[in-house]
Amino acid sequence: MATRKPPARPEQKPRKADAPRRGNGGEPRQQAEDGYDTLTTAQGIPVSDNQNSLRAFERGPTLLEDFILREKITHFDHERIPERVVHARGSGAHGYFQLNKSLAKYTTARLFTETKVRTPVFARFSTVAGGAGSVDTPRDVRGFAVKFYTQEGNFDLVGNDFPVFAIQDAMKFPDLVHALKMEPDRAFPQAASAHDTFWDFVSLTPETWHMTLWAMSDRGLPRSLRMIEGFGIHTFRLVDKNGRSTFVKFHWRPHLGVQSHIWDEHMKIQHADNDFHRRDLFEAIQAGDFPAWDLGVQLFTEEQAAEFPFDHLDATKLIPEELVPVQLIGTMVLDRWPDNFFAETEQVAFCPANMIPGIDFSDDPLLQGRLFSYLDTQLLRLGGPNFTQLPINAPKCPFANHQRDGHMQITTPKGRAAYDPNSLSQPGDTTARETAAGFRSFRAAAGEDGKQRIRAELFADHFSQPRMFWNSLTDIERAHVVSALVFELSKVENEHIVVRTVAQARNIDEALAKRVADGLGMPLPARIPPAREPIDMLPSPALSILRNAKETLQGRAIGILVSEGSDVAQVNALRKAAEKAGAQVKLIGPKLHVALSDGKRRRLDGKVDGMPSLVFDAVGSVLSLDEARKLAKESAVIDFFRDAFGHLKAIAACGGTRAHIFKAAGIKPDAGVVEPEDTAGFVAAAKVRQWAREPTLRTLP
Ligand code: HDD
Repeated sequence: MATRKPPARPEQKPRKADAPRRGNGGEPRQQAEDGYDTLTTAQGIPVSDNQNSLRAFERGPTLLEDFILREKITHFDHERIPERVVHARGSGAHGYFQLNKSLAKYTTARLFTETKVRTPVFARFSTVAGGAGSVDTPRDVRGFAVKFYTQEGNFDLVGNDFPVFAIQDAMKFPDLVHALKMEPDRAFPQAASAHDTFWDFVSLTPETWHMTLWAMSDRGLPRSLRMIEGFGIHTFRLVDKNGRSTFVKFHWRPHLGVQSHIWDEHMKIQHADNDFHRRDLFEAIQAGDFPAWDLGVQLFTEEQAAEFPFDHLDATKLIPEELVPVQLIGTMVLDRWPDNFFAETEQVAFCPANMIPGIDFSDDPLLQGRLFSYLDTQLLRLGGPNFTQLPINAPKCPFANHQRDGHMQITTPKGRAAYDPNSLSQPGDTTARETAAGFRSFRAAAGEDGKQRIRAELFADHFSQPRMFWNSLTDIERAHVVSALVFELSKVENEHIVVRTVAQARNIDEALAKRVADGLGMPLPARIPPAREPIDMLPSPALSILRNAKETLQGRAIGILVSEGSDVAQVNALRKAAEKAGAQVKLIGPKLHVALSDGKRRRLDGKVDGMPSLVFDAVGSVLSLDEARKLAKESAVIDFFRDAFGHLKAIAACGGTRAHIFKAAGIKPDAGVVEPEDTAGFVAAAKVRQWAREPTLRTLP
């Protein structure tokens, strides 16, 4: 009987033979000259044929005996682990934190006192509502979790990109998440808050309003994970060597400034690129354009806190930085993409209870509940208590204890005694004893009013701070909040929920509620009086993105549309000017390969339908008249410019583009449309959105 040979291995590029590579078990493996290891089973048995299973005869059944096939399939069948119950979709990166201002006056934590030390970090950014495979750009808050591998153990700052949270007490977390996630009977919508159960919960739970308003603002639509702020949200404590405590709130400030998309753009990016934020972070790090954030602290005393018109233990409240300034103390730089997504980004386990000496929790009831939840969920998600031994989770400082055994124990502890105190340990045994320098909880005074299920009095003020946020926004930002509320409520089927939501919004601001009602075409419902009437706080200009917008092309992307015969000198001049200003420039064409005016056929970065203007901050076009005439018939090209114009982007448009494509797209050039020869004008225009254009394109509610 003729035997068929396995298909030949496809041609492979030779790989650099670097340091001896290791198998999964960490043992050095035999490497062939082409850089490949010898393929083995998980038991190390060399495999001779990875293409065909073992069959009884040429066209016969597969044999159970084929342990190689069975092992391969079994392992594959078990590849998935439960996704995170929230924050399932995320992207992470390695980096370091460098302190430049010591807080030795306030804390013993070496992380915040030793300015010469670079502390390794792993950061993970996430959306909250969607599953692991959902898109990067829904309207949502973004998780901002940082694991500091300090010399005194791991410290996790598990925050978000908004400074406030939706609920005040961990008791409400499952309710909040059940209301936000897809509805349980129909299993939609995925990764969206625009549905009945979310707004039902919001309108029945007024404490959610502050964070909800942040989510409805353009903060819910970040341009890039490199351009979000981060917040520890809760009040924490710093504890000095005498055991004295100072309250602290943590802030991350992106070097690239805070920047957001607008709604239509953010939604359309979901179609253009599901992985928009992940790709953006990956490409920046791979290009050596490392994202960086300054770490800031707001420090305040118990006495100062007593004077605040809100409760500093209430996670739905922020402390305006006009009241307590933010001091910048150090910088985090993310400079290495993980080698393996699953091993690192998926298996990383952040936990607010990972706390180091010199820092401590406050009595914030939301934080207190979190101290339980994360370890609990990780025991399920990662399959047992030894997930702390995974390289991404293990401390990078020496550690030792008497914890033993359990599923997937990877270490091999030595010695007879796995308990403390003991008198049997020998040198070299895995044993340890406590130290005076260890973690000590701050000795807070105990309350005298007894055990109760209760919220502190000021927690009942749910509207002063949403009002402050609203009053801190520019007119454009407010219009976007109104549009977002109108959009979301238009997706709610139950009218009583819409009515209740608008009625509640009157407690934030009458004009806001009126504008939302008008946008929905409904009468303004009667106000629902709140549990506690709001006060008027001073606006906090620091909360507005636009008031603090950074005019820069650093970290931004420019797309230039070219085609057959495009003037190469003009393309290069435009590219050079944008790159000099810090932008990443991509050339796009109707086909992937084109010859510009120099006759050289080159591969472009993308094709216009696969790389639409949505993924750029500003665009240009350099086309011959003939090509422009031809391209004016292509819907992808028309959409390229219609979207760029509609999303308020600067456009460097050549004569052909104006004469033919703009005409087909119905675009009337304004001050944000410049000639491609005017490279300086283009760079200046590209640094900002053309906000003046917005009212000419749509009615702002
Ligand atoms: Fe949480 C994950 C942030 C309240 C329970 N949370 C999780 C992540 C972030 C946050 C960024 C993802 C971490 C990662 O990348 O792996 N969570 C917050 C913030 C909160 C907050 C800023 C309020 C200030 N969380 C919160 C409460 C509870 C949880 C009140 C429960 C009582 N969070 C969890 C969790 C998750 C989680 C269920 C899911 C996966 C995980 O922990 O490891 O335990």
